[in-house]
Amino acid sequence: MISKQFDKETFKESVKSNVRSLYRKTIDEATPQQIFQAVSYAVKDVIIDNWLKSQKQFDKEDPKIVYYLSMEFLMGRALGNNLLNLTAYGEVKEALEELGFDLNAIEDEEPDPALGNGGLGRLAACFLDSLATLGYCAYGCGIRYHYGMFKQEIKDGYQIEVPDAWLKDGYPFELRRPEYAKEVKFGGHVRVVYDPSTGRNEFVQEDYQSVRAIPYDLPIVGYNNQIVNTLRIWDSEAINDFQLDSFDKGDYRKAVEQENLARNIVEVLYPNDNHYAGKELRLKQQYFFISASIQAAVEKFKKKHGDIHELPSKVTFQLNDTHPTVTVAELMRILVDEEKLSWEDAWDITTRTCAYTNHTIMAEALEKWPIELFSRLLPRIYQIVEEINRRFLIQIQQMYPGNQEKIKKMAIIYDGQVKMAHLAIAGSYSVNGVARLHTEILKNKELKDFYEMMPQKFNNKTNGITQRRFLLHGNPLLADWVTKHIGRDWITDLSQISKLKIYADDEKAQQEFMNIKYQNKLRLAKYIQEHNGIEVDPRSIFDVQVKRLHEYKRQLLNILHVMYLYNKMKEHPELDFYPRTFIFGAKASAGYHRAKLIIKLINSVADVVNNDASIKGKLKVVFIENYRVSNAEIIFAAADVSEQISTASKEASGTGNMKFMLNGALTIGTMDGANVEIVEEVGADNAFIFGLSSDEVINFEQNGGYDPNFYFNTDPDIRNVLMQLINGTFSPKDPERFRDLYNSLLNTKSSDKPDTYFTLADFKSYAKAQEQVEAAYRDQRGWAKSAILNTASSGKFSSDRTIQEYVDEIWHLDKVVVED
Ligand code: 26W
Repeated sequence: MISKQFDKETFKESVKSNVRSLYRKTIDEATPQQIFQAVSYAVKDVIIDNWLKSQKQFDKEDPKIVYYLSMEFLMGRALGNNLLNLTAYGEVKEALEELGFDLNAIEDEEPDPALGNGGLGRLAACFLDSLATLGYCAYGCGIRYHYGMFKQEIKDGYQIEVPDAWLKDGYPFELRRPEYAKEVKFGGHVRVVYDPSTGRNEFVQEDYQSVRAIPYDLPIVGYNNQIVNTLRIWDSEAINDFQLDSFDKGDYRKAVEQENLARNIVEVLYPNDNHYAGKELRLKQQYFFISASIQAAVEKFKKKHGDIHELPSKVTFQLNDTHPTVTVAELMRILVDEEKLSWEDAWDITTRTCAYTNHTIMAEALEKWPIELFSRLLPRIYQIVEEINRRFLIQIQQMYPGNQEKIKKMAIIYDGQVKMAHLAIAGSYSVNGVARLHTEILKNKELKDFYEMMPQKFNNKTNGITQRRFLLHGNPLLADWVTKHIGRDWITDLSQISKLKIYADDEKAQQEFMNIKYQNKLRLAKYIQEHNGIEVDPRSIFDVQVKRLHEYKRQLLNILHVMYLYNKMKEHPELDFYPRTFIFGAKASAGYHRAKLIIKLINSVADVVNNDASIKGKLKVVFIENYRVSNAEIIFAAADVSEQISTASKEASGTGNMKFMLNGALTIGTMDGANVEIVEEVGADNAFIFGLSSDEVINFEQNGGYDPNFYFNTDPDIRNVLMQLINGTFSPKDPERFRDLYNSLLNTKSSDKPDTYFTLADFKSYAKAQEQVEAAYRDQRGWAKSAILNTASSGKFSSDRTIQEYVDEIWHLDKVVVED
């Protein structure tokens, strides 16, 4: 497609001139990083025109705005994606070729902005892409961490965390906006002052420390529609000017403390995924970006509209999990303390403006702040939460007179803790889960009491992913093939992709599809050779599990099965095994020892298996170092088999599962999260389902009865594999190394609960499903058909569909069109 606004010659000049002015060099002297910077600034120039135009149009049409409040945005690289969405990729590629550069190599110079951990952060990034593409006015609001997700290095099979200094060369796509800075206050105490003229109490925070929040804006380019939205990430700076000339004059200690506070707040992303650690600095981060964002949003609203009561008709604050939940209290503070509204009015506005998305039912992920910490750090916010709680308890008592159980289970403040999920639910007009099964579990189990009290708030929004990054950019060969068969409409309307179904039985289409998969496998094999020094057979089945490392995701089940296969091959060399490459990629939280030990186990099994000549290269295990958005694009494109093997009920949705499906991989998985809906779309014949159902898991959890020793004692294959964890087969120098994993599966100490992830219960049915995978792959035509059907059935899983549902059922935004 020819871009409307792109002129090749102008672009080339722009690149040259940027190299000159930024680095005092000519382009043949510039380093690859400098070329990346110069090209990006040239692209940003084009984007800025559209950015200005979009903001003008928003100003004119005054649409309702959604603020997507999230501690994490896992954006991935911007250059290639921006070019695609500007529909200028091809032309820029040519222009750069004429200058002697390869666009792909330049793209590789960009650091991955990794301001997120995993699913939740990447979902936020996909949502921003869809919001801009669909023409909705949306702001992402987050934190400009100086260090994002750590870089993972594997040394001697162990994970090493290396800081990710993504800003060290400067990030060309961001725009610093000091004129929109906001002050954020921490600590001190609240003085209550009665104002006889109004008859109200005023609440004055005193002796506080404060920082200045400085916004940096990143453009979010819509696909081919000239819309550019904004991701606003806040940095913090010390305020040492006005504080010190009042009563604090000369307070050197305080000046230094404030400097430290400012430096610390945005320093680093917490690398915990699904695990609450209760760190004070994290609560500071939360209030920091929320206070700045809500202040800015209210100010913007007031500039345009007279009456603050109209806020809910023009603004929604969407809370991405409980991390931004102080929003509820901060908005109340602004409405009551600054706008002088009555409590009732303020609460009415707040509860029609905030909406909350739940992303996990893992108990250890729930945020519960100790009162002592919360009230010390946020004294005024704590008072407000207390009042919200007091009134909420009255409401509960009115509905359930005398029912102390309900109070105990539902209170916002209880047992010395502030429960953020309860605050989010009380303060929001919408509470949604992220896949059908997940929402049902919320309604019927985790949040049952809340659902019974306010059923109208609860709804489901099944997650989605952007096909523009994960097919158009990540898999150009398949993208072109799809376009050749059904035209370009799928790029903005993925439901169109079902038109491919008629090709599922077509032999030529099958061959082309499998050939593209093969090309992508060659690309990944090359990556693996370069990064791991391991040679893999591109004709083998590429069986892939990439995601954060967590026990509930059961990478351990996968590697135990690899051990089992290896044993079988050794025992029965006469059997005909189809060659398979098991590929893993996963970061473990720095303090999650068992997860790190699982990484070591995977690498130890890899060492043995990959170097055992007797199995003739039929089994390979690869652990891809530093799994992140940029290499994910390459990995999804090359996968034959998608491993989605979480303990049923534990994975809220999953989104990697959708990226694999879009790229034509077949799922082996449990009936968990969005897998349920994937199977519903593609049909059970085109996936491999195994294991306990979520009802069965929940039943075990509630009624007990799971005994891992039963499997250990009755199944020699399982016993054998488990014994290998403690007999040195994969750690000859330290046979005890994997004892903890052995214990975690068997819980031999009677005081422990049996493995809460039911690994052994699912082992045999997993192995059986894997046999079916192998048999299915041997039928190349049958496999090709299933692979095409997976791609063709992935339409539902576009984040465009998800966002349209949020718009229709929660946000009620107005569509905006930017004219030329
Ligand atoms: C407080 C520590 C903490 C940090 C992150 C707790 C919880 C989280 C996230 C909510 C974890 C997360 O990323 N959840 C994932 O969200 C995805 C997007 O909805 C889902 O697809 C995944 O199933 C879910 O695990």
